[in-house]
Amino acid sequence: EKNDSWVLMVTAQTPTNIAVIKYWGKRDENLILPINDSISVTLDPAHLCTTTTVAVSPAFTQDRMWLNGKEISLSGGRYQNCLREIRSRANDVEDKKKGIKITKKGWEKLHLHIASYNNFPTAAGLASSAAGFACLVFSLAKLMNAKEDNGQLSAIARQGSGSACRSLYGGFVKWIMGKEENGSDSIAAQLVDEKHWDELVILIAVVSSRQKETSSTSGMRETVETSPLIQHRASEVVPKRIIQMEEAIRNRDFPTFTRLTCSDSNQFHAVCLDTSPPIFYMNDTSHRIISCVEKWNRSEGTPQVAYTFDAGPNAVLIARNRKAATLLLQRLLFYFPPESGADLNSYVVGDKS
Ligand code: 2P0
Repeated sequence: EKNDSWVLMVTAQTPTNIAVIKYWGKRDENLILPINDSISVTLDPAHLCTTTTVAVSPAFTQDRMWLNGKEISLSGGRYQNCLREIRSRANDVEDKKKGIKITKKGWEKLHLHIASYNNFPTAAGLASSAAGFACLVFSLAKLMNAKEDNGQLSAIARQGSGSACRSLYGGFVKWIMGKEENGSDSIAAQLVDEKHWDELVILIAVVSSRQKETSSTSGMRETVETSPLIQHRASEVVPKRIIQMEEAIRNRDFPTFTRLTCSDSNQFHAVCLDTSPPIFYMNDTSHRIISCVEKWNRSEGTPQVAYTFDAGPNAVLIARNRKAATLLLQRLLFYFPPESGADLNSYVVGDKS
């Protein structure tokens, strides 16, 4: 007797990550292979994360996905690449209690339902694809009993969104650009775990919750095609910074960490400006936050806070410790009072852990 009424499910949670040495530019658009290494810090899952439930049942007639409760299309190449890669790594799965057995071969005929939620507003311009694809790949790997380690899974998540590969690990993570044409060595590796530098406090100042005008994917394509500076950045500047940043992180050297993080954010925005037509991600408020932090760091004699901005105007501020984070918040609230109609409207405070 055929039993079609069963459903097998797995739920996983994945935090987003913030790059301190930025990924910007691809050498292969389809496989998502970058032109330089990057380094990021993974946030505490309590603050900015994606929760994904993946389910399989013989009753499902097609692959379907819901994002924040709304059905989205899985027809895009990035979803298809991730699903194909994971399916090809499926193994036998047996649940004796439920009387379910799926063979390696059986996965080819079964369909999936995927439900994903972000615990932060998707429209806030905060990296959501990073946590999303990492969580999708991780939960599917668990459901299908794939034996791959997180490094190998990161190479699959990478094909969903480049920055997603770095969210497979906590702590500080390096995305190694790799040399192979097939992308097999373009994977993430953990530099240090979340306990290594747990004094750091990460604060996100939401400058604007409007959707960004230029997507990262098209923005970096235009930069690679038109910016004379990007080649210099990728081949000369970033390789040196990666070495220095790894050392700064291992030594918990906050002054060096801050210098590198701020310089790399500024250079990323400089290559955006060097793109034709120019891409503006930061606004006046972002610039005022930079000035405020730079001034404070100089007046203290030693850096208290590092800033970094991604493909949008929101500031990610990394304070050296809890005391510096408290003082930073006081300063921000003084210079950008939320009640006054200033365009800095809310804060998300996240502990790195
Ligand atoms: C980063 N960003 O390293 C950089 C810094 C934005 C600025 O990775 O085309 O969404 O999906 O690979 O990963 C954003 O780009 O782009 C990003 P795709 P992704 O975090």
